[in-house]
Amino acid sequence: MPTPNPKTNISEKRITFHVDMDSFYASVEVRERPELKGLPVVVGSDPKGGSGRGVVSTCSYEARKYGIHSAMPISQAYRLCPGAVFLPVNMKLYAGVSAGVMELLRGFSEKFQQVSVDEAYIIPGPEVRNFEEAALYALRIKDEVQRQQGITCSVGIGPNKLISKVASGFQKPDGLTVVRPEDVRDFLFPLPVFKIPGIGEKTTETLKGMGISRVEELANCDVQLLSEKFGKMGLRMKQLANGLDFEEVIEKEGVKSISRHGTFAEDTNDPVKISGSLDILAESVHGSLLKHHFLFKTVTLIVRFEDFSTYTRSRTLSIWTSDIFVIKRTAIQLLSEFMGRRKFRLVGVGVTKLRERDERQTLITDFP
Ligand code: TTP
Ligand code: MG
Repeated sequence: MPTPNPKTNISEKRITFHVDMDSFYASVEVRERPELKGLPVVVGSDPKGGSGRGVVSTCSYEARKYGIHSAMPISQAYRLCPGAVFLPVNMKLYAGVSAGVMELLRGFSEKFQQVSVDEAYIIPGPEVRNFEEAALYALRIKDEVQRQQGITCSVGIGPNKLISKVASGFQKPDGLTVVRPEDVRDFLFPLPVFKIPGIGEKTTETLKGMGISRVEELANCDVQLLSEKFGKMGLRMKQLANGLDFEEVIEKEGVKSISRHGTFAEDTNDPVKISGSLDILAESVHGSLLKHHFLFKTVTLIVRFEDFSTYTRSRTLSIWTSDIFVIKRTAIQLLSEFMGRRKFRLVGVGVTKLRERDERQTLITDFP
């Protein structure tokens, strides 16, 4: 059972993580060319010696010290720091790293929502019971992203999506910010209003004209006044300023995968226990597949060892199926490379590449 928080009565069940890669495109470039580490690196269109007409996609934190930022004209960035390393956008490279990061983050999630190329919300499983455990969990996520993908990220933890998102940006780069329910107001109120997601330049200007520049002022503003100025958004803005956000973490593009994972009561390397757990998880995945009328083509295995190192392995089949034995057999095959002396903390199994089944195919695959 989630622990109710006595001060606010907000259940800790909705402990929400927001994970955002630091200077994403630039970090990937530095990872590929370690000699660039510590240098101002600007990713964007060609500066053409200062006459380029494009914009900055992003830049390393070293380049930010010169005042360079995303969406700035590349010519201006060049003027601010002509000695910076200017690199073109290599979207294919970043997309590959993004897919790897997202797969890794998904392995840490019970509920998962990717929101852009480099950020996602995570609701962890029941093993994270309170905010102290959440902070440790976040450190493990950060370590894994660094170890497997070679880049840093910042994590925000809060009682809802809004707070976690603001928190992840609070101590960038390589940051971890935990905001407990009882600290939400102290955290939000001193911030400038544009820190609230959705409040852009135009709204910030309008609010300024109303004498509102800090979140606290927005939180206390008369809702009638806000509604007159901003319509329906007025109430939403006031709620957000008060730290209230009821949006759920959900996969936006429909069901893309079905997975289940479980943590062992005690770390184990007993093959009977491990394969037995996989069997149970596979049955649960299968039940969900049938419920949603899906066929799958890819089976994924997730393993986490006692030191929290986490691995995923996938195998794609040549046919669409919903066969439980295919899930079990493939998961066990994928498991074999990990069996040995190291003890498992968690295993998971999932299916991806889903499509709705049509009834003829069901007859062929389910009742051979
Ligand atoms: P962000 O997460 O907004 O920025 P970032 O990861 O570069 O830096 P931060 O440490 O502040 O999170 O965006 C992710 C990527 O999206 C970014 O690396 C490049 C791309 N992007 C653009 O191409 N143009 C833009 O205007 C922005 C904001 C981002
Ligand atoms: Mg980022």
